[in-house]
Amino acid sequence: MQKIHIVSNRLPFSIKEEGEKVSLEASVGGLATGMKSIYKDYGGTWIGWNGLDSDAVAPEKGKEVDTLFKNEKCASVQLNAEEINLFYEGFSNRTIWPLFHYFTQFADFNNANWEAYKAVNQKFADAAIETLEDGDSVWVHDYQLLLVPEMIKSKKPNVTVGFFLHIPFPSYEVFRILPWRKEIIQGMLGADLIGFHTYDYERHFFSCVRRLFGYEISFNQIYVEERIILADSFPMGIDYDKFIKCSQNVGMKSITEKSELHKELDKYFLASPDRKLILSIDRLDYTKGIPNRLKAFGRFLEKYPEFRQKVTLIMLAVPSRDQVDHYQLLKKEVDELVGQINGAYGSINYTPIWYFYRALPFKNLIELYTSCDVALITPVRDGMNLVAKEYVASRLNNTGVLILSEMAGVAKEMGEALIINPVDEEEMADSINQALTMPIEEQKSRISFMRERIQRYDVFKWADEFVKSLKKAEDIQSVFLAKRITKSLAEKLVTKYKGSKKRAIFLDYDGTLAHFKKNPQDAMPDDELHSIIKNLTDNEANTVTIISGRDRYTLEKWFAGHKVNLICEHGVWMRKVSGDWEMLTAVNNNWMPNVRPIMENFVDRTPGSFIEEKNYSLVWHFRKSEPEQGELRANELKDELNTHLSNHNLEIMEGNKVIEVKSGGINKGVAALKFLNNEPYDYIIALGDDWTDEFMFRELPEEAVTIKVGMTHTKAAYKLESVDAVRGLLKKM
Ligand code: GDG
Repeated sequence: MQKIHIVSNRLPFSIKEEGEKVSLEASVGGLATGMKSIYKDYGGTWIGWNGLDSDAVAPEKGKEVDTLFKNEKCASVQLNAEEINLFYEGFSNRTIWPLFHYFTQFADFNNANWEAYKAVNQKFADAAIETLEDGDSVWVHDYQLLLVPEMIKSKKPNVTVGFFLHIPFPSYEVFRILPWRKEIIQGMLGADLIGFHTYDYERHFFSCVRRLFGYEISFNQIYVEERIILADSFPMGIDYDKFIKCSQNVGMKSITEKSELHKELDKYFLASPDRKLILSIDRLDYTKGIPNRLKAFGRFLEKYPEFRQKVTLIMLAVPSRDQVDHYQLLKKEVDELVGQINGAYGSINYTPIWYFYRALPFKNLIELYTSCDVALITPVRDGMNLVAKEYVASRLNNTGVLILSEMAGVAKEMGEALIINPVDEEEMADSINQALTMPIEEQKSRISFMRERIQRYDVFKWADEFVKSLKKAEDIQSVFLAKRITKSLAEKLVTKYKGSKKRAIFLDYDGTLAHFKKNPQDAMPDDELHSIIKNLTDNEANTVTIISGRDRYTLEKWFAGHKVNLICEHGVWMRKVSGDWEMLTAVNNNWMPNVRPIMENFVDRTPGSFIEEKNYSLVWHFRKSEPEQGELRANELKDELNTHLSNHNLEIMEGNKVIEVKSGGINKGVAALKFLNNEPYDYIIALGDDWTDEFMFRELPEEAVTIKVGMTHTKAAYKLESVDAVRGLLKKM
């Protein structure tokens, strides 16, 4: 069976020491729960840091711990204190974390941290490589390991690599700030499948890939030289059943069995029947919007005085990264705000905010979820936020209200919550009022919808969906590879070529024989190409035809002196080696005055684009434009042309960064067939890179060797990855 391995910063166990005795304690976090089902079911190994400073631990203890991990099918990555400091505290938490959460002002750009990040990522990759066998899959997790996918792929090309990012992926305008932006994207692109919590993060990633590398992206597939990479959104879920069971347990406890916290909560409600509790739970992190939330709660008590003495906010802030300045300042600010609000509105019998600066045991968490009337979850940025899902799952009787920040990934799935902007204190204050006064029926209808959804798409489903897509990514890659011309296939094609007596060779120009240039007139043939064409045309058995969308004057000039046939403007004009230009298809241009103004309007609105006027077609080029705007405008232009020109016999063709309009009935397929004219060729080969060449691939006889340059879907029998690969093949002929 194909194995699936996991790589994450931490292993899913913590080390517990009681006197001399060392043991492992399973983590109960969402990731550990979801992944356990995967790596155990698929017979894999979990690779991660064991939590120890490798320099400080005694060798015998280190060995003992490693053995314990091995028994749990885990492989430890050894890190020392300096590595942890630079890689984890440094680059991961002081650079990537703030930047990806849009806190650009907190992001540190430190070269030593970056070097350590690379070195430690390599350690994780090496540990994975040691375990991986050809045909296995590996699932890498999160922002600490962004370079690992490429590091694995480069050494283990036959392993399927998945990567999931648990935090937001920021927009290009923020991501571009990172001095190592290209390396990070390249690292991620080593994966065959890249997962995000939401579609927004996915499209930000696409935008960075397009702008930094110019790779083609079609739907959710990225075409990178010899590979196709899939990206998709998988909103992470929770272990729903576990929360149901634990909430039921908590509800059934007798007074004597209840925890101290639970008894306190009961006492609070007993004091007065209209008392309410609002819950807030996060790590104490600047992304969580805690100061804004406190201010909004203060504003609520000010604006709605009827709730004073009746409503308490329970704020659980779990200590986090407390050695970092920004976190220390945040702690100070939160302490002060809590003090101010309690000072302003508290009394002997009433504390507006109960503030816990510590982690609580899991059962206390459930007691809070089940007891609190409202959950106030208002991060300024959050990849997903599982607390929101856990609160909703724990509401067994479907009562309760969730107030949720629109900046948390989870908001995309929980439209029935009261969605707020986390910096709008007024809106938050009003939402708290709305939540506290919401009729029970409305609460039930909102919560039950959300519960159904999180029950359906729980953490196990999330993991399964990712694994299914990993399989799909593998299949897409193998379909692509099946058509790819390998070294041995190239040899076979050349042998067949050499054994034939009369050959027709059709060669598209741009993107096939020559690389694209920003300015099309700069793409003239270089010396290498001249020599390839000369070599081919010197062979008497060959009839070589350049078949292109270009105008005839350009090609005539560029191929002067060569014994080639030229077919131009997608088949309007043809010139045989020793002949004059002749028109292959009769066309008229009376549509041009209608189309030109439409295109001109798009040129005005799309910086960098321009119109090329050929004899029988008009072409709108957008290669020099900003990529996303170009694609967007190209779709608009197609739409507009289709609407305005439906009565004319015109064809709108989408090439590589061009939209071309020309009279109907002209295409490279028709032209190639006319050219062949039933002559007894015993070897026909055609190469082309874009949509316009598909006509040729479709029309040529079945035995023709049709070759698509690039990765995208094609009718051609074979694929080559690049112009250089085309030239390599032609040189052998
Ligand atoms: C990342 C992303 C994304 C909290 N306090 C206590 C406690 N918790 C548990 C909660 C919940 C988990 O911690 C927090 O989950 P979040 O989703 O809110 O955030 P992170 O784990 O920090 O981080 C985040 C997530 O990855 C998953 O992809 O949602 O956006 O930042 O499960 O229950 N558990 C216990 N005591 C506490 O005091 N026992």
